[in-house]
This record gives sequence, C-alpha cells and structure tokens, in this order.
Amino acid sequence: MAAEKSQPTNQTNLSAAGFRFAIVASRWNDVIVARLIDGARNALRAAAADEDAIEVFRVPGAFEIPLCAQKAAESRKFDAVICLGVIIRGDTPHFEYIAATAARGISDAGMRTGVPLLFGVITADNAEQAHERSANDTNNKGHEAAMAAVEIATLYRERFNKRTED
Ligand code: DLZ
Repeated sequence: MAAEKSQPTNQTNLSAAGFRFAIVASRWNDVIVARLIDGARNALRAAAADEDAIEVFRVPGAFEIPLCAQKAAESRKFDAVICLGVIIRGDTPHFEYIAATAARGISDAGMRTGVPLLFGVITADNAEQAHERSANDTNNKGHEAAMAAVEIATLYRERFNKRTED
C-alpha cells in the first residue's frame, strides 16, 4: 500500500495568473506522459493560468529533456519550465543512466539559467507504479510539478522582486 502523503499547505491558495509556463515532455511511455501533461495543465488552469500562458514542447525521451528545458529557460519567455517524463526500470536496460542524466541535466540547467525548472519525471520500478503516479488526482506528478512551479515562481517574484525574464 502506498504511504499516505501530505501536500505542502502553502500551495493551496496560489495563483498562476500572470505567469508563463513551458512544459517539456518526452514521448517514451506516451500514454502515461500524456496524463502528466493533463495533470500539469489542469493544475495550472485551476490556479487561474491563462491557456495561452502554457507552451508544450515534446522531445523523444527523458535523455533529451534537459537541453530542451535549458533552451526554453534561455528564451526568457517563461517564469518556470515543467519537465515531464516516464522512465521504467523494468523496461529500460540503462535506466540508471537515463534517470541520472535527466535529473542532473534538469538541475544544472536551472542553476545555469536562473529559471526554475521543475522535476516531474517519474522513475518507476514498473508500469503499475508509473500508472499510480499519473492518476487523475493531486498525486499526479504533473500536477505536483505544476503546483511547485506556481509556488516557486510566486516566491521569486514576491520575495526577490524580480521576474525571471527581466
Ligand atoms: C532508449 C530509452 C529507453 C530504453 N527507455 C526510456 C524510458 O523508459 N523513458 C524515456 O523517457 N526514454 C527512454 N529511452 C530513450 C532515451 O531517453 C533517448 O531518447 C534515446 O536514448 C535517444 O537519445
């Protein structure tokens, strides 16, 4: 049975209005990734983001996410870049390499550009776990990453008084 989770309480009343978001999503395990994209879009819509404030970029696999995310960040068009993908250990002989490259690359691109990059890449032992983490609820990793994007973009704008595109 999955452990009970608690969502951060300071995400409940956040507004995405006025922010722009890139979603960089890979195509491997596309049925599951599509649900992550839906989860992210639904979370942003529920937080009052405009539909035209969300731009989606598709890449072949999780290995390709970091560079595309970096290019999106470098464009200075977005307040946050939400990275979505699915890597399944059982189906992926070089799981460790792809997962580590995606995680490190996304983190490095955020540090290089100063734009918040969110990690919504599922690394699962099997398809069942990946499905659980992409369900139509608030535990959907796309939803979680999107809400984290709104939280961090709000923090940076309010507390550092600087929009990422300035
Ligand atoms: C090659 C590969 C494999 C085996 N498994 C996955 C996966 O589970 N999830 C994913 O996002 N991508 C996978 N890929 C593709 C790599 O990420 C990458 O697209 C290719 O190696 C080409 O660079």
